[in-house]
Amino acid sequence: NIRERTYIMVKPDGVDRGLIGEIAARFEKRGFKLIAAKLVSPTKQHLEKHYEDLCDKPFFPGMIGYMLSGPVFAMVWEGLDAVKTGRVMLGATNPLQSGPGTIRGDYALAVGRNICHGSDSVENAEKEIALWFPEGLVQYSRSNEAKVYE
Ligand code: DAT
Ligand code: MG
Repeated sequence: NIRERTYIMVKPDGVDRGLIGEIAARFEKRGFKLIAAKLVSPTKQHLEKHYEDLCDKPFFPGMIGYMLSGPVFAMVWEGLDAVKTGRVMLGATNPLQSGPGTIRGDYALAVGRNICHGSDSVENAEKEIALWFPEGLVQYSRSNEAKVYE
């Protein structure tokens, strides 16, 4: 599906380390279409909702604290198999297991400082996009579509 959408977020450590452009550039150069983006300081309640599936994990309080340590850069990217491809581009959750060439494999070392988030299923992507962009997305057409897709 070339209209599939995924929610990609540069976490506070990625923002602080100056990696917003680097991370966005990888999706942009790959051919994905940016349809929403903003720098935002989410509330604790908002982050707990985003990570609600993990609320019973021992690392949950520390992870929420880290996510509250600074602003995040929220993005929605659209394109062919965006969810699965986005996860491949991010690399494994634990950066030590992320291959070189992936974002985490190139820029991170610790699981609790893995610099970026990407939706793990189409269903979760839809939920995350609704949570982070209740105002809606940006509609426009690109002139390069016929160069990116057959
Ligand atoms: P992912 O971000 O790859 O989807 P996840 O949804 O399982 O991974 O976990 C969300 C975040 O929680 C992850 O990016 C970093 C943090 N996390 C996961 N496992 C952890 C662990 N064992 N110790 C510390 N933080 C962890
Ligand atoms: Mg996840």
